[in-house]
Amino acid sequence: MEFLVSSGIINSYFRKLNDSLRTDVAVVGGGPSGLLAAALLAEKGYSVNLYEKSLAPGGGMWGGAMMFTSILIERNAASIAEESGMILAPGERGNYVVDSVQATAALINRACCSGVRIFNCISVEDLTFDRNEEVNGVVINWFPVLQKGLMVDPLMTGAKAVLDATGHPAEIATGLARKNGVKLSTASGGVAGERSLNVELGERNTVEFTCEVYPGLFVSGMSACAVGGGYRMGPVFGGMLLSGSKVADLIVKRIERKQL
Ligand code: 48F
Repeated sequence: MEFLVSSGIINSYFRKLNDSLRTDVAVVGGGPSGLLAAALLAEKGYSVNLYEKSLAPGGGMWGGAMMFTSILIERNAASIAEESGMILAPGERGNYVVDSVQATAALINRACCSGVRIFNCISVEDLTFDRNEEVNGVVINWFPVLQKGLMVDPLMTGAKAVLDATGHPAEIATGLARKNGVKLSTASGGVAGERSLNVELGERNTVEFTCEVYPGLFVSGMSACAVGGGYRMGPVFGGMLLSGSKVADLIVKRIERKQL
């Protein structure tokens, strides 16, 4: 029996890993924008890998604000929140309050049920390029390996589009610009860096700056804000959902363009 437990786990994990080696979309980071984008793309029939370096996906959504487990969703994002399974309670000025734990669990559940392959404890440490210098995949390693600073080479996965949804550090776009000296599609051609807090502008910036920042590489959520030079917005999450939804549409357009 003990042997069967182990072989069941190993066989199913290796099947998942093997199936993931060439995918339509690689999402880096399992915060709200990455989870929603992944779910929407999988629901449209695309194959999606989501890499999350922590044990649990969810990013900065679990903790609410200062660990008060409530967050605000603006009314223009209420329908996405509701269709994702979040339980909305009426808040101030027509906006909504949701329990951050329930909301995060709902997004993870939507991603899992739509067929997204979630790889937790795996970090994306770099990107791969094709002959035209377009991004065509990710370089992955166990996050504990990187944390310990062990000298272990990574593995690679091919993807038609990569999404940097790594939140405030915008790790992937920042690494791409730093290592390769390439120009991003931002005003300065580089990573502008996140500004201080303004709820209204931050929410708007998050959606505005969601884009294909380099051929094959997209940014969403706080990563989009940091790359484009937008404001942070604190415990307000409507912009993250709208950004996830916008980037899913942009990624579909790229994949369709590439298939012509
Ligand atoms: O920061 P995060 O929640 O992403 P988001 O979708 O949402 C931001 C909000 O939660 C909040 C906010 C709203 O007011 O400001 O912060 O922009 O989640 C990012 C996830 O990416 C993971 C990280 O552990 C987190 O769960 N991550 C970061 N770098 C990597 C990564 C990496 N290199 N590989 C894999 N996962």
